Amino acid sequence: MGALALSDQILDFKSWAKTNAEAPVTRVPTTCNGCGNRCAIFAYVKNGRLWRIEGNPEANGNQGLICPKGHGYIHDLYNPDRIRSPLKRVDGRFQPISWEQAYKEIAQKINLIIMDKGPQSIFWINYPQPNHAYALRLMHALGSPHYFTHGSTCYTARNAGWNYTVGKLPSNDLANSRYIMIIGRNPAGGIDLGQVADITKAKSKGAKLVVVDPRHSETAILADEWLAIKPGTDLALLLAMINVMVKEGLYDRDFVQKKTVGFQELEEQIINYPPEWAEKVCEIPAKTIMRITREMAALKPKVLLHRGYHGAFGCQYLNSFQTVRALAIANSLLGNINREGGIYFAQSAELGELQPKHPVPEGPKVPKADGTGIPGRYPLGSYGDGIAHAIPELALRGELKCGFVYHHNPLRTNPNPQRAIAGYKKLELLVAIDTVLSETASIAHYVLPESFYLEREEAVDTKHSGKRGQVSIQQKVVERMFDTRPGTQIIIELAQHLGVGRFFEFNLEEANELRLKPLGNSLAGLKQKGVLFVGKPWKEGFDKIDTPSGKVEIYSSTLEKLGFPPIPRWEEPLVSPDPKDPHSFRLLHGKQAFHTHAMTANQPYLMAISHRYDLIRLWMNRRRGELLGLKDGGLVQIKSLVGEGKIRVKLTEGIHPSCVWLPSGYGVFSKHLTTAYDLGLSYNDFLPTLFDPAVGHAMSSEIIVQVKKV
Ligand SMILES: Nc1nc2c(c(=O)[nH]1)N[C@H]1C(S)=C(S)[C@@H](COP(=O)(O)OP(=O)(O)OC[C@H]3O[C@@H](n4cnc5c(=O)[nH]c(N)nc54)[C@H](O)[C@@H]3O)O[C@H]1N2
Ligand SMILES: Nc1nc2c(c(=O)[nH]1)N[C@H]1C(S)=C(S)[C@@H](COP(=O)(O)OP(=O)(O)OC[C@H]3O[C@@H](n4cnc5c(=O)[nH]c(N)nc54)[C@H](O)[C@@H]3O)O[C@H]1N2
Ligand code: SF4
Ligand SMILES: [Mo]
Repeated sequence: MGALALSDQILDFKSWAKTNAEAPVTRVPTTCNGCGNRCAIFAYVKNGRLWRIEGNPEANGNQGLICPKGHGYIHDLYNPDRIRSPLKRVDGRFQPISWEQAYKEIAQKINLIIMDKGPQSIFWINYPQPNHAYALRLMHALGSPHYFTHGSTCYTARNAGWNYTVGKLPSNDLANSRYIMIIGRNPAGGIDLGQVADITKAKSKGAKLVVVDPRHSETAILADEWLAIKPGTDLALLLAMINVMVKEGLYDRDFVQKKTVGFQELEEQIINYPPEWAEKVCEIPAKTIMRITREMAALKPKVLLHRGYHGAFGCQYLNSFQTVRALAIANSLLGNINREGGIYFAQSAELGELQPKHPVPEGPKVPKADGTGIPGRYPLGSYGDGIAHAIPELALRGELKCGFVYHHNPLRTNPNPQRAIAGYKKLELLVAIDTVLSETASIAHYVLPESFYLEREEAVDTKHSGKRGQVSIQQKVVERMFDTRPGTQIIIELAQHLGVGRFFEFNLEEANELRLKPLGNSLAGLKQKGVLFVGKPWKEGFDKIDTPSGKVEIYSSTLEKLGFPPIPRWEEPLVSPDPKDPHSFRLLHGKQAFHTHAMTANQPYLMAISHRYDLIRLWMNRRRGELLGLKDGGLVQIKSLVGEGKIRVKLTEGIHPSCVWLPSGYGVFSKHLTTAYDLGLSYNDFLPTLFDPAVGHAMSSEIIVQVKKV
């Protein structure tokens, strides 16, 4: 009987499988939301369900490729942990409510807060994304300067260093470079697919790749040479490279003379930093520093030192800003600024504005409470990003009373979670806009569920810059499954309920049309292709750049006026491990290729990779581990000033002995995230709340931990 029933079932399945296999497949061009790269993809739908995705070959950013996170994250569309309707927290438990009720109650609360403390007590923070202009518009319409991004925990030191040297953040022309040096950036792990493709192209044409990283990273696997630098000392390496270029006359004289200011002052100061000095600080042999500098200089200008991102100096150290200044200057001496095969100013699509048809609100009349934009507190800080990790402090001081947290999870991705929790809990109103109950959403008063990225259309995007500018669009691929709404619609509806609807008399479709208009492209055309090239192609060279002098500022008078060294000079990291203490290490962190921040740990397929290859472990130098009596896989306790936790170790020769390295995708403590909950640790658990005195960044690698065998 059983066998018969089974064979019936198999027959049924077969016929089902046949119809299913023959069902038509539709293809929708859109962008991936698995991380901030927003790669352009084609999504395929069959029988109303997402079938698969593939890369859009025309995209500047990903060149037809997609990564494991992108493949894995699509399945979160069907993840049972998703939020299905707006939620209100009553007596510590979430109750489903209607959108109308949520908006009304949020608006009433905000009206009271504005009456009591003024509109500047409201803030909005989000992952930088295409619809951020509407969130900023909402804050300005209400009269608040408090729009933030996560920049202070990611990239603000890097951006500031480049801004003060060449006027903006440039790109790397990796594909055409003959010698690539990458310091503390790991595009094969902290994924940038286009960069990996370009490195491969350059290598196949004979280019050399040098990777400087305390850890043998995924990118180091591709390298001709890996230099295991002592963390926090990249500035010493760069100063010594500049020293060699100047002393040996290896720099591009013509470029330096015509396109830079301050070379003479540099020449006078750089004598303090010979390679023999740097060797003692950064532990890279003087003769290696000399050889590499000479090798690069011989091939200039088609050579580059990668512009960097998060890893070595995005927001990591007290000396990060100076490190980026030195990096930019070293590139300039090689004459490679805006050159083929060097550092170049990518072409980016310039979207149109909504005004005059839809008037912009006046800018806020009060300064930002985090001290960005006011010379004197964080004079090199980014006003546009704000200082994200200052929010809990401002909430504890009562300066911020109400916050919207959109596509961002500060309780897990900010330093010092105990302090972040205390700050965010102090708010009279916290509204989280997420797809799941993240740590932050879990303590919110209201949770507004955004539709999954494959269920919604979004604002046109200019993320894909390159040798030609590009616009891209995220569009709806499948029908919405639950009572969720797209982010831009939520912003517009909030504005209408908050009494500032007059600044939002448009919908997303109209806004997208208006913004595309000056580019001469139609929304229909963009939707069909997913990405469109716009604007003029890139041209080599420059007459003037966006600095006060119009030239590369080796010497910056602006910095001098603000009381900072106008020429980069050596600066120690804030803290250093005790070389005499066998338990003392610097705690580093970084991305794994198959996880995004703490966001994909709840994705079962991606988490299966972590388990299958035993990757939720702390990297430790084998020799130092053995001194602590440890075996590979053994359990340790890590302790810092602010936190402690237990984790298993991976003993390896592939890491500098002075540090340990924690993969940064774990440590989820929201009980609502069932796959990820309580696996691994996060570096933020150990990181005190720190503010770099110039930029205000989080100084995320200024942590000394004690590591002991359990
Ligand atoms: N898989 C994956 N890819 C991502 C992301 C993700 O979450 N997951 N996020 C995206 C985002 S937002 C970002 S900011 C980028 C980040 O991209 P990256 O900046 O490349 O990423 P990280 O892993 O933070 O750091 C890169 C390397 O810096 C090394 N490092 C740490 N400290 C030092 C130091 O003092 N000196 C030197 N020389 N090296 C050091 C680490 O060992 C690591 O290998 O990745 C993007 N891509
Ligand atoms: N623990 C840890 N902390 C970190 C890092 C890390 O790797 N690990 N990296 C640092 C860096 S480089 C960066 S850039 C920041 C990033 O930190 P965050 O800006 O906090 O970004 P994520 O952690 O990627 O995601 C934040 C939230 O977005 C939600 N989300 C995902 N998709 C959607 C969507 O479509 N709509 C909405 N509304 N929400 C969505 C996720 O569920 C998650 O709760 O963190 C920094 N801090
Ligand atoms: S790098 Fe991967 S996860 Fe990020 S947008 Fe591209 S495909 Fe998606
Ligand atoms: Mo980042």
